[in-house]
Amino acid sequence: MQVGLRWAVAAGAWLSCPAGAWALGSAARVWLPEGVTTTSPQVDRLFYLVLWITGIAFFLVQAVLLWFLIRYRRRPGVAATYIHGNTTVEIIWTVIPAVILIGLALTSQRVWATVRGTPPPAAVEVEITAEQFAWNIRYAGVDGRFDTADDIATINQLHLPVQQVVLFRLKSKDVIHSFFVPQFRMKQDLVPGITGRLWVEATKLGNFEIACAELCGLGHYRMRGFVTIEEPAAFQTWLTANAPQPETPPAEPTPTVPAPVEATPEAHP
Ligand SMILES: [Cu+2]
Repeated sequence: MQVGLRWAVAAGAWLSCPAGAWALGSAARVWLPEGVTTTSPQVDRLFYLVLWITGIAFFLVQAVLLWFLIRYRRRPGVAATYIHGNTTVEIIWTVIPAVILIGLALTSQRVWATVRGTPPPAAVEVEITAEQFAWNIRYAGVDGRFDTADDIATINQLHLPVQQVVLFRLKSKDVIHSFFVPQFRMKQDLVPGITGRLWVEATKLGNFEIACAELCGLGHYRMRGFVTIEEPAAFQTWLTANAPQPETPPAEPTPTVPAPVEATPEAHP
């Protein structure tokens, strides 16, 4: 076998195996922005695995198609022959995709169970209520409960502590929106009347954008939010700075002292 052909066969075999596809896919990060959560490597691995398998299948099918076009082109003196299928080939092209599909289903099920299964105990809970065209973000205050006077509310500003599990409660006030932070590798529709749940554990500090990934009205394009991932101490400082100020009781009205009425001498007739 020629050296070039041997290299091509070796490269093909290596790329065809999932481990090779994973290694190359993760090393050469194309299209996807940096992942900043504990689950993003698993999602990326699955994405690149599917990409490599479908990519290789695409090029193989196109190459075979091209070869057939040339090999069986119309030529003078060569009559076309009628072939009614080939059982062996049909079994092969049914079994191989079926095995790949089952393998991918099992692999993705594992990832799905981690990302969307029962969330781990959360250190922080955040309620995110979407409305046309803003993200209302709320943290429970020091009492740890929502819908109380010390809730901390912001608009379009989501701060999260790094390396802590955060649970999002996702709601909508009006229409269907979609919470999407590409670096988190997660996207969740916010449907009026339903509270969606997502958990995330950030692994890197930084500033990212929240996009609404559902066409939700005329102002959809400007429905942007901002995520800041910071050290837990900085996060606590930010929470304290944004906590509602205790209301100062209204000042007691100072009693007005009636001006002394000067006695007017009675007029005597
Ligand atoms: Cu929206």
